[in-house]
Amino acid sequence: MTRSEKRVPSTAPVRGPADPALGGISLVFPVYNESFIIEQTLRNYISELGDRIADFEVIVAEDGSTDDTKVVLERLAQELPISLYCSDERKGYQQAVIDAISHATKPWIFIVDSDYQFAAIDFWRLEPHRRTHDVILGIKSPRKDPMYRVALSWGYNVLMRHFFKVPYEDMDTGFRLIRKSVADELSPEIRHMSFFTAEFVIRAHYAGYRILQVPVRHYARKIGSTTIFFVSKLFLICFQQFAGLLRMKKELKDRGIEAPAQPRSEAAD
Ligand SMILES: Nc1nc2c(ncn2[C@@H]2O[C@H](COP(=O)(O)OP(=O)(O)O)[C@@H](O)[C@H]2O)c(=O)[nH]1
Ligand SMILES: [Mg+2]
Repeated sequence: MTRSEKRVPSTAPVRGPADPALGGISLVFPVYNESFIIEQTLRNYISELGDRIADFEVIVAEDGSTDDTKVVLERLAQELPISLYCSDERKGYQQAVIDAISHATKPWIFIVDSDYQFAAIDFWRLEPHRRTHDVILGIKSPRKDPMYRVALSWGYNVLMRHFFKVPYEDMDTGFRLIRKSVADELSPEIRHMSFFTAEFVIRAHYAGYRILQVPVRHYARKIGSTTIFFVSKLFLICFQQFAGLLRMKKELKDRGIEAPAQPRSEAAD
């Protein structure tokens, strides 16, 4: 399986309506210290998707923010159709996403970074592929982040492809549409890496689900800065990720799990 077989060219987005026969969608936002941008993100996504998806909910997973994010979200929850979950302590990105998934009630979950580095309209580039795939990744094309971040992510994806023999290019994307049943099945197993998506994609691949990559636009962070990849912590983060990668490789080997020759899928052909 080549990398290009797992990637389709992006076509101009047709702005809905989402196919109701394929089921409703839970939009999930992990949020940490986004007081300046979260209102814009929520308003933009809800106005783009709210009227075009018949069965739709928005789950906001705030996670012990130390700025005014909670205050902003509590105000917005009075006005916008969101289900708000706040935490007193920071659980971390991975656990926050896993908990948010457990709150989702629709057959599909659309998990999106809340810092508006992805445009709401690009949801429509992913949506038509629900018919044939279980996991649809919006891959950043091109990535608009600082050079060190681009280089780090490139190296991480190269390592993942090499270690796990998978064909995916952007396994840490913050824009992904996932069949809920697949997320429910695999989330309890996620434990080795701190960035949910990478570990999820590897597990979904080894479980035989159909994964597709669709290029989407990526925008520089307008306000705030990365809350995950602080330069001062890069060495520690790289070490933790590499150790996680080795642990996961060992787990798959010990359990005798190999990538299936043919995908199994709940999706139609
Ligand atoms: N719930 C939760 N969200 C987080 C945490 N850390 C970051 N986020 C959110 O995850 C998204 C991606 O984080 P960001 O720092 O922009 O990562 P980057 O784009 O990969 O540099 C943003 O929407 C953050 O608000 C966390 O510990 N918990
Ligand atoms: Mg970001």
